[in-house]
Amino acid sequence: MTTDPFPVKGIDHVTFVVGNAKQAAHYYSTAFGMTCVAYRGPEQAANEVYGVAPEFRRDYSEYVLVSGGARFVLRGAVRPDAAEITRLAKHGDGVSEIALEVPDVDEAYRYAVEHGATGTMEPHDLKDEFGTVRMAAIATYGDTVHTLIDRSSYAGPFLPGFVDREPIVPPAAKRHFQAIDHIVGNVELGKMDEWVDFYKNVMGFTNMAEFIGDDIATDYSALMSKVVANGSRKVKFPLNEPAIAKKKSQIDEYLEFYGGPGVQHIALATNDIIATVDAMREAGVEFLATPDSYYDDPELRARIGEVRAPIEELKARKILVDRDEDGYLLQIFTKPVQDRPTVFFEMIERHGSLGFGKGNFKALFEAIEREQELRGNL
Ligand code: TYF
Ligand code: FE
Repeated sequence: MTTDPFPVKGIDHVTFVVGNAKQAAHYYSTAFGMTCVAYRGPEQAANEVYGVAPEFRRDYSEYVLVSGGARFVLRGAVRPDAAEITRLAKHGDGVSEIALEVPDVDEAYRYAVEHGATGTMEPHDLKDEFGTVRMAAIATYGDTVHTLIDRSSYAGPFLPGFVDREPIVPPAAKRHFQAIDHIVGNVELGKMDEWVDFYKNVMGFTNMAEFIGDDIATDYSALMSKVVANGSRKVKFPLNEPAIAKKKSQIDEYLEFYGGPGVQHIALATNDIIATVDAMREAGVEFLATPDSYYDDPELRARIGEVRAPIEELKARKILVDRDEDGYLLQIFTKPVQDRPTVFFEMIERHGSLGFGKGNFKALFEAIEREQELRGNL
């Protein structure tokens, strides 16, 4: 057995830079059923914290929301000269950081930089009364970074400087999702393999079998995709690039409106997609709709066989089904969750399948393109 060159415990958190973190925290609480657990803002700027620049602490309001093991940080600027304002003006609301929990920050950072990564933050300690966090960061596609975090010596609510925060609304009776299943990045035309190599060389990730190659790309998807995963397969990052096709690629639409490469979608793992979708729809979340013909297709029916709910239940909610040699999965996609046609979410319930819904790509991409056309971007 070879040892993992880049051990990763999992995704620590995902940071969204948004125009109004206070309202975003409300949305993710009411619509995604997440629970606000921590906060850091100008109110905490005077607290005793070591390793976090005071200006940084004065300039932002940050809300930490959780759902099971999934943790989102929503960051909004409170001052017109805050550094992240430039980023917000360019990208709109989006993901600035995918933080990975690692057992040894210094070693991970050293390995990454030695293998070609650009360091954006040297390893350093952050401290407050709850202990110490070790942190570093490297650049990935676009203006996105991977922060490397060791929180094994820290007992506070999130990171130094953050304080406990009451939930914004009473927590949902049932959690809508438990964990982050995968995070997808969109990169520029011809760059997918470079980024696959980045994850292989810099972070010791490996290619997973699942991919969208030329064959699918030219037929209906106008995108190509490959998946990289860390040694334990806990962290999975599909990467998309636009493909030349008859119509404008959905990836080109993203790149145009996001102003470059970035996170396209975050898949959230649920163990009851039916209840989750009902609750989220009830709260106003919009999902992509596949036509009824999808469920009535005899080929699909034969391929998926028996799943845990009657097909009629899935059809009523537009939940997609895919099966492979390991099992099956149920999935559904939200429409973009901000004004720009950029970031969206996927809800996924896995029953053995380790894939990404390859059998659904055609129906899914047609649904995405219908929306793209309505926006005048096809
Ligand atoms: O993560 C995936 O690969 C699936 C399928 O623009 C997918 O969720 C791929 C590309 C895309 C939307 C969904
Ligand atoms: Fe996905």
